[in-house]
Amino acid sequence: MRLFLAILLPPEVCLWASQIQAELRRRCPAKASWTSQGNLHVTLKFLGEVAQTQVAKLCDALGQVEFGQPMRLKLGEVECLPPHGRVHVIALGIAGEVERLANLSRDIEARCQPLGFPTERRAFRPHVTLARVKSPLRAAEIPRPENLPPPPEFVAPSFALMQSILNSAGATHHPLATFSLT
Ligand code: 3AM
Repeated sequence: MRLFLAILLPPEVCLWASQIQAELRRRCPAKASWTSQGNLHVTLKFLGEVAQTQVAKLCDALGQVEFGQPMRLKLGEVECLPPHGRVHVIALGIAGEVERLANLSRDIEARCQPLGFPTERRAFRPHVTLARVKSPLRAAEIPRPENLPPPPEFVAPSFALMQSILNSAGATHHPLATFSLT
């Protein structure tokens, strides 16, 4: 099973993000595959192929993640990844209690590593992927949406273990388990 860990977004936040996405899509000069509204999320860790027999152990470890108060977050600016050179992903950054989000990422890495999931080498850069770009695009060519209402704040009460099933239309995502952050 192809698995990853993510924070799922409340419907009003997905709606706000999809409005920005629609404007970007209208004005973006590159070919891209656009994330469907129901698939918008903040990836915490990509786990890759995991044997069914390992899932219970993984869930036990993730259940040990400690947190305290739920985090207050909001979506931020349009960003591109990687930050320099040819753009591969158009995303929205995350604002709000991002230091606590980074702590959560560190705790998850520490609990997954003993189970054989290598620690991510790249710096944690929380974002919501809006599009995967399929033809050459530079950051300066990405349109900047204007006159937007402020992004809604949201509280992330949990994170989810997600299964990603690849198909000809992209990927469909299914939550397998959720872990409370309170
Ligand atoms: O939500 P984003 O787009 O940041 O890019 C993939 C997506 O993250 C990422 O896992 C999330 C769910 O598919 N992903 C896919 N393959 C990956 C890999 N080999 C990967 N991240 C790291 N390494």
